Amino acid sequence: MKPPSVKLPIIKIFVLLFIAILYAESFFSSNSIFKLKPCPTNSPKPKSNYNKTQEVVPVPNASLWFSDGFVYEPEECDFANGKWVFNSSIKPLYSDTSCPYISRPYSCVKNGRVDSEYLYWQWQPEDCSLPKFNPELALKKLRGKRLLFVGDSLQKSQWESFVCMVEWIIPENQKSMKRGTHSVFKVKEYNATIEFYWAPMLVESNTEFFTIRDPKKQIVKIDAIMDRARNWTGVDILVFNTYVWWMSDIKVKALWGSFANGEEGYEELDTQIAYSLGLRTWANWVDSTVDPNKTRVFFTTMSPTHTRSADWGKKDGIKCFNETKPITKKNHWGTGYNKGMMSVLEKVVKKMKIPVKFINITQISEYRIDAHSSVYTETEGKLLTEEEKANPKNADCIHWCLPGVPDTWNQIFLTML
Ligand SMILES: *[C@@H]1O[C@H](CO)[C@@H](O)[C@H](O)[C@H]1NC(C)=O
Ligand SMILES: *[C@@H]1O[C@H](CO)[C@@H](O)[C@H](O)[C@H]1NC(C)=O
Ligand SMILES: *[C@@H]1O[C@H](CO)[C@@H](O)[C@H](O)[C@H]1NC(C)=O
Ligand SMILES: *[C@@H]1O[C@H](CO)[C@@H](O)[C@H](O)[C@H]1NC(C)=O
Ligand SMILES: *[C@@H]1O[C@H](CO)[C@@H](O)[C@H](O)[C@H]1NC(C)=O
Ligand SMILES: *[C@@H]1O[C@H](CO)[C@@H](O)[C@H](O)[C@H]1NC(C)=O
Ligand SMILES: *[C@@H]1O[C@H](CO)[C@@H](O)[C@H](O)[C@H]1NC(C)=O
Ligand SMILES: CC(=O)N[C@H]1CO[C@H](CO)[C@@H](O)[C@@H]1O
Repeated sequence: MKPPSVKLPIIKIFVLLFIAILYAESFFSSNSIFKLKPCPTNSPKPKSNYNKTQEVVPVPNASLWFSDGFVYEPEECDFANGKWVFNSSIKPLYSDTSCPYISRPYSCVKNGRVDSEYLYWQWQPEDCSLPKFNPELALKKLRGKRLLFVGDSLQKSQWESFVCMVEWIIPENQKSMKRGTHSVFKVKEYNATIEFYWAPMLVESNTEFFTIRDPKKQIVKIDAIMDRARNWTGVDILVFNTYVWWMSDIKVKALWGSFANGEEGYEELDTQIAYSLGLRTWANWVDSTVDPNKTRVFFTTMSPTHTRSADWGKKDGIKCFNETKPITKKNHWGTGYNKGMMSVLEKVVKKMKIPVKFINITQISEYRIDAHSSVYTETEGKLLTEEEKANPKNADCIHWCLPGVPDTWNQIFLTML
C-alpha cells in the first residue's frame, strides 16, 4: 500500500514536466532542411574547435587506432561495473555553441549553467578501458550505411550527441540536416546518414504529438506499430528505446485495434503488463521484418531520473537541483528507474528470434545526479527567469546536458558497432 502512494506523485510530476518540455520543443516547426548557414559563429568556431579536439583524438588514423593496444571485447567486459573518475584534462568533442544541432532543453551552458565540473568525469569500467569516441572511426563504420535511432527525448539526446561528436570533422558542404518526426543528418562524403525517428512508446499513443498534454488522458494503442515502422525498414543499424512514457501514471490505458470507436473501450493495465505488451508488438515487428544479415538491432536501456533527492540522502523536494558531483556509492540505485520494467525488457528480448544488443546505460547514468539539465532548460519555449532558476521545483532531472552523459552512452555504443 505505502510504496505506490509515495511514488505516484513523483512519477506524475516528472511526466508532466517531461511533456511540457517536449511540447516546447515543437517537433514540427523546423521541418525544413536547414543547410547550415555560413553564419559568423560557424566560420571561426570549427577551426578553434578542431585545434582543441586534435588533442582529444590523438590517433586520427583509424588503422592505427585499431592496432593501438585497444584490445576491446565488449562481450568480455561488463561496462556497467565501474566508476566515474574526475579528469580535468578531458576535452569534450563539442560544445552547445559549436554544435548547431542541440535542442534547447539540453543546451545547459547556453541556458546559463556556469559550473562545469560535470563535463570532466570519465567512465572507467573495472575490467577494461573504454576507448575514446573517435569520430573518424565512427564515420568509417557508418560508410554507406543508415543509422537510425527510434524512441523518446532521451533517445533524441543520444542521437544529437552522436551527430555532434562526428559533425565537426565534416566540411560544411558535405553535410545536411532535416528536422521533423523523422530527422535525417546526412554525411555526403561517406554516403551515411544518422537519423532519429520520434516514437516515444514505439507503439502509437494519443499524447505523443502533444495535442493532449494531460498524462491522465494518455491512451496507448498497444498493438499499433506498422504505420510508423514502415519508415524503419532498409536501415543498417537500428537503435531503439522506450521507458519513461510508460510511467506517466500508475496504470496504462491500453487500446487494441483502431481508434474507430473514439477513445472508448480502453483497458487499464498495470504498467509492467502494458510495457510488456507494447514491447512484444515491437518485437514481433522486428522478428518478422528485420533481415539479420543486413540490419543490426540495439536497444538503449532506461535512462534513470533523479527527481527524488531522498534517494541519495538529501532533503526531498530538491531533486537534482544544485548537484555538482556524481554519487560515489557503488551500485547506487534510486527510484528513478524501475527494476521490474528492466526485467520485462530483458524477458521480451530474450524470446526474440533476431538478436538485439543492449546498450546498457542505466547503472552508469544512475550515479550522475549532477549532469541533468536541471534549471538550465526552458518551459514553453522560454528560458527560466532568475527567480524560476532559484526554485528546485523547476529542475528537469530527466534530461541530460549536452555535452554530457549521452556522449558516454555513444562511447559504449561505438565499441559495439
Ligand atoms: C590551429 O592550429 C594551427 C596549426 O597548428 C594554427 O596555425 C592556428 O592558429 C590554430 N588556430 C587556433 C584558433 O588556435
Ligand atoms: C594509417 O596507418 C596505416 C598503417 O600504419 C598506413 O598504412 C596509412 O597510410 C595511414 N593513413 C593515413 C591517412 O595516414
Ligand atoms: C585524462 O584525460 C586525458 C585526455 O583525454 C587522457 O590523456 C588521460 O589519460 C586521462 N587520465 C586518466 C587517468 O585516465
Ligand atoms: C549509399 O548508401 C545507400 C544505403 O544507405 C546505398 O543504397 C547506395 O547504393 C549508396 N550509394 C553509393 C554511391 O555508394
Ligand atoms: C543470412 O546469411 C546466411 C549465410 O549467408 C544464410 O544462410 C541465411 O539464410 C541468411 N538469413 C537470412 C534471413 O537471409
Ligand atoms: C544552490 O547553490 C547556490 C550557490 O552555491 C546557493 O546559494 C543556494 O543556497 C543553493 N540552493 C539550495 C536550495 O541548496
Ligand atoms: C543493465 O545493467 C543493470 C545493472 O548493471 C542490470 O541490473 C540489468 O539487468 C542490465 N539490463 C540489461 C537489459 O541487460
Ligand atoms: C514521418 C514519416 O516519415 N512518416 C512516413 C512513414 O511512412 C509512411 C508510408 O511510407 C509515410 O506516409 C509517412 O509520411
